[in-house]
Amino acid sequence: MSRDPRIVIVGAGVAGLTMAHVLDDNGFTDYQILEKGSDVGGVWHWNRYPGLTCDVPSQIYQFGFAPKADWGRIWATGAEIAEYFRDVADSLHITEHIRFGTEVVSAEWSDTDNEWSITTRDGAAVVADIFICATGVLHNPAIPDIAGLESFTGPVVHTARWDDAVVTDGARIGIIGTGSTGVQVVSALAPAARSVTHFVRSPQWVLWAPMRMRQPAFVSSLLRRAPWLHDRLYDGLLWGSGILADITTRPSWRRRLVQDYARLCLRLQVRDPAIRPTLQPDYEPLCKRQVVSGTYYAAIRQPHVSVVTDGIDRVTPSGIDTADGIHHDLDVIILATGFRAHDYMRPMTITGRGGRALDEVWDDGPRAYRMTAIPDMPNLFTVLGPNSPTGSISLQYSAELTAKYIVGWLHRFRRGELTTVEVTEEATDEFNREVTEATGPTVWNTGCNSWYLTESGAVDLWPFQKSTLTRMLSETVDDHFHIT
Ligand code: N01
Repeated sequence: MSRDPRIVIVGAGVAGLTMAHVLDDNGFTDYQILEKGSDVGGVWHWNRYPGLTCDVPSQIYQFGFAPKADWGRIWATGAEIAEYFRDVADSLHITEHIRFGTEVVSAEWSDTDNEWSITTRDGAAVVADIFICATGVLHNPAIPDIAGLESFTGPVVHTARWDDAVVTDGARIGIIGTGSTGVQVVSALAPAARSVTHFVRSPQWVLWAPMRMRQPAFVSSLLRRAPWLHDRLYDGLLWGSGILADITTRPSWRRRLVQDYARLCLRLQVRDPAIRPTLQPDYEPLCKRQVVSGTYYAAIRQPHVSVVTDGIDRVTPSGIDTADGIHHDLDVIILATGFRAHDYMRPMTITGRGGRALDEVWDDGPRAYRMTAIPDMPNLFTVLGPNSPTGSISLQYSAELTAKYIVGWLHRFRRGELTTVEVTEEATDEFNREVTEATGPTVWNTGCNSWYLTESGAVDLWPFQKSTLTRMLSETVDDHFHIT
């Protein structure tokens, strides 16, 4: 019997909006997006910390199906990106499919009815034939387990849950964490702070780039008037993202060139030979998610900004004690300590075929077939799920390819050719074996501790070239699935 599937998408960020657009494009209108936040954007909704800037150029960090000619900056601010997401959702009529403030707490597959029953925080249930988790990677803040943190008498704020009521001007600010976020926050808060103490557990390589550069008005006007040129620019940048994949996935002179540039940035910007060694990472550039900043090294050169590399011993009511016995008096503590990146759709409780829990299926860490299908989870797909190319290829491109791949199955559902589709254990194992083998020569595997690594030390990234991503998501191999 042919009929349109009832579809539920969780999340209205890059992945969710892309999925919705591709559904609309293919005439699948019976879908709703459940979003726990009050707006679209995903990370760009939740992250509102001072200095938030995308370190990927905006002309590539945008949806291929919704090009924006007039970005204010080459590297857009978080606020401009959030507004862009809102405009895209409204203009493509996706917003009317979204239920905001609706957190999914569980989803259960029924073997008898062949459908998902999805329960939200307020106790409501939604039934779906197809359940799509577009929940992102960086959405559960990681709160560090530091002794005494709760005893601090001033505000403690995680960057992904920024509180505008926290006063930072004129304050003695302690910032923990040196990832992309920590570096941006230090640069943004230093000018008005009384002091900034940056607690650096592991120094990062920081690539210099003019992150505050405006996109010239004539470029905006030209791209607006010549959409074909805009398309060519986007294609060119997409091709460039393929080069980045190559740099990270296999050793070459191109990788060495970028790494030499990172070392040069440190040498040229941290002239003081007494300080440079403390900021010199003990691992290869590009091993962690590369930090890019045009302001960080200048910020920490200021007399009221200090970098503390001694370990944090404990937090006290008035500040932070470090292992060298020094007490740092503070008014505010900012946690730029990143995310629990491997949770994916959890803490949702997901129960698949035969009552198998996702936690059980992922006992040894998150795994999916080609980033999108999970054994024992019929009619469930992830967009930007495990092994997504967060460290190399355009996420918008990857999300759109995945969405089109999923829609391929939905067309067959609609035509009555299938009721359920579930990837086999064997195909998933085989894909994951290929992934493990391919991570060997990647730069992410060269001896650093990063959020790319799962608890068992596996690299949770896309270790292949962009062409492999395109191929794998452009074909459906029926032998890899149980289809009823
Ligand atoms: O988080 P991170 P992030 N005591 O995990 C430290 C994206 N992003 O929010 O390295 C002391 O990179 C930890 O130390 P160590 C981007 O993909 C994009 O900065 O584990 N320190 C590390 O320094 C990025 O990679 C943009 O030793 C502790 C830091 O906290 C991703 O988000 C902007 C600690 C965490 O760094 C995450 O970046 C911002 C402890 N107990 C972010 N626990 C764009 O511009 C943790 N740390 C696109």
